[in-house]
Amino acid sequence: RRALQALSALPAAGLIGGLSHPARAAEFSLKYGNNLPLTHPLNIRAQEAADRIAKESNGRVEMVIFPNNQLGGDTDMLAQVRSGALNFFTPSALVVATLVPVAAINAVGFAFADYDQVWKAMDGGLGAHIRAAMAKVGLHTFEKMWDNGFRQITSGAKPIENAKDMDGLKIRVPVSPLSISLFKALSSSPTSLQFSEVYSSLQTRIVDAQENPLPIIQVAKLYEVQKYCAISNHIWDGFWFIANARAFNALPADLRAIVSNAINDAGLKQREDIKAFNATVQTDLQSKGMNFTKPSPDSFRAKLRDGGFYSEWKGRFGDEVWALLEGAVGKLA
Ligand code: X2X
Repeated sequence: RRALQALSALPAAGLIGGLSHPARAAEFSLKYGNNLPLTHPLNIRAQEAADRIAKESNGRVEMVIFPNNQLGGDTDMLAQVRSGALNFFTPSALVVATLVPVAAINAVGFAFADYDQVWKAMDGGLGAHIRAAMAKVGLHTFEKMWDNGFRQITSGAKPIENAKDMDGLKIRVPVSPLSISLFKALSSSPTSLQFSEVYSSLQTRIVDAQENPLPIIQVAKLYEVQKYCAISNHIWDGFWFIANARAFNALPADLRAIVSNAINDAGLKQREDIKAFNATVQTDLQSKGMNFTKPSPDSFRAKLRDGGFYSEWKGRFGDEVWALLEGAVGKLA
């Protein structure tokens, strides 16, 4: 049984246990880690992909899923997939940007108006540019990005009605320079924490607020520790399905094709799941006691523009990729 690793040692963490244990040992056992609860559509569709891979490869390949930060937090899993200890990981674009800065380009504040713009860009030139940058650091990135969603702001003490309410807000953000920069530009007080620490940091009031798409607020039960939710749509965020390139390319070509097709198809279905989820999730969260506001984006955008957020990040990303983004969404600021 070959554990497809770029480096030799199988880490003990891998033995914690995954979702599927086929009776017969597979020839290639591939480990996939992620940061989300089992009930999130990402895990449901990933398990479908795993089942399809096992079936189409006649049991030669198994993909074993380690959900919910079982293998550590986001930055730990990113290190593991780079070393080869982990075969697959689905980092948010925000998080993978700690390694490949251009990957955060989709998360520029208030860039995307809707999903038509999102998928046109991420399935088109912008996504291809990002995947090429990931390849340079040894990461193979599957073509179809998975959806996280438009990020919304939850808070415990007071509702957010406009940009002024962001003043001094102690808000958790993912481990990502762009998130820190965005919330500093809004005069908030952001702290980077891995997702594994979000619930407890809200519960113990280390932070007062966080921001995530509604499906995550639901499946991670953040409504238990937050009262208010502002539909801010401030960032669109997705998950790249990445692989350690050396290990992936060591698979025979026919098996690589089976894995790629299963993962890309599952990603497309996962996008539809999030779309359906979005149709009902606000009502569900309301019934659990969350109070919603819908601040106009204008005061937020103006504050970002006046504080130089867009010009700073245009400089940091560079003209070429900024033009790709503006090609998809129109002129920014
Ligand atoms: O950590 C988060 O907030 C999450 C789950 O959205 C990401 O993976 C960026």
